[in-house]
Amino acid sequence: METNLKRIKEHIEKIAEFTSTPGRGITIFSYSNEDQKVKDYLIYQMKKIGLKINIDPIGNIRARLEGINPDAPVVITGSHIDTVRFGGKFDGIAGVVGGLELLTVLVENGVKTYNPVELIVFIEEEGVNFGSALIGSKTLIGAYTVDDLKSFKNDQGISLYEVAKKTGLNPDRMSEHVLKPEEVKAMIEMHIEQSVILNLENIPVGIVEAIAGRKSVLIELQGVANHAGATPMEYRHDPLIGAAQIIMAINHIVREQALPTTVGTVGKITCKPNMPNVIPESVNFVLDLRDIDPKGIALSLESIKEKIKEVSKTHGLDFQIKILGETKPLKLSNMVKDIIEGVAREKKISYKKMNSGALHDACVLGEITEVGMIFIPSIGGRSHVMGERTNFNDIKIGCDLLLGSILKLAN
Ligand code: HGY
Ligand code: MN
Ligand code: MN
Repeated sequence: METNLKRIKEHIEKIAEFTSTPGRGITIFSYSNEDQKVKDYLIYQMKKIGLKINIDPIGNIRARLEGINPDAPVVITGSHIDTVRFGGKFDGIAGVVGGLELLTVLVENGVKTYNPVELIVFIEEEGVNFGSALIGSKTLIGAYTVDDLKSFKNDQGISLYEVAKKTGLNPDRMSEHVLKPEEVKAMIEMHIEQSVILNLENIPVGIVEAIAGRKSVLIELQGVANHAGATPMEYRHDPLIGAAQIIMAINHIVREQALPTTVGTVGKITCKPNMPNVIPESVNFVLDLRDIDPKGIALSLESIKEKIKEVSKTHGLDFQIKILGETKPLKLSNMVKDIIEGVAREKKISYKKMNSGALHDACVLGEITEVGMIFIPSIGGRSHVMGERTNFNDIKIGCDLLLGSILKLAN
């Protein structure tokens, strides 16, 4: 039994067509029209092979292939279809299509596993819409409540709760749909590596050992807006100068004072009123701090907070520091890793054990069950950009490994 390269390619290319930014990469935001079109496409494909579909109250899709023992704990695979703006067509989508493909092959071959197998399509993994990542998976395991969903706001100040309701969902009922640890046997997510290692070493598969944790921190600096021409330099309280000094310090702290595995990025900044001839009133920016070792995050954040206090004092700024989201680092399950490794050996697929600097829904499911991840190469190591590319043949190899591993786990 093996997966079908042509079908895998067709699914991915079809999903990519639904982008809201044609010609400038893939943009599919949760609850958008594009997102609905992708879901409709996937649900049609899932129904075609007879899967039982359940859309939960916040829009996660759960497609189930019943097992010989329907009461046995479910084996899950899955990922996300939401993307960053102007992103690629493989981040998340490859794992969803991989799950659909393995279920299609099982149905085509009339294979009945002992445990039920479920493909889950998680909403809002990227967190680029509502300021917090992994919302679909965290809410599914009960880590986020309905009140949290009311607090996650988009740039227009509308909460995920309201947006979900507007699309006809009923987030108030989510507590009845929380996935309990005893209901799940294990989960495997297939995902592009989003870095250079597999591609550089020409290895088709990565078996992930640990996933970095992340702290997402909103830093707000409040200064005094004033005339850019008439205000002498010594009378200014300029939050953009403060932000620049803090961002430079973040880079220095993470590079020189943290652990070798710590990474820190400021990728989003807003300046108000953002006029060339007005000294800014306020500047907000988001710090994305990650490490496999939680000590690296704690260490750097302490020094960064000190720097924010010091710079704010120098420039006479008020400041706020708000933790937008936090995901713990995860060591993946040895049982699942051994199964993936055993199948790779059986199928003579060469592989490399490695860590993930990117977050994944798998790290959330790892809080309630045994989890493994299969990486496939990113050409040139690019991701979260239009240039994100993965060979379809590598995706097929990953799908064959996913199929073999899920079969082992579900029997
Ligand atoms: O940002 C991440 O790590 C993931 O791609 N959402
Ligand atoms: Mn992803
Ligand atoms: Mn991503």
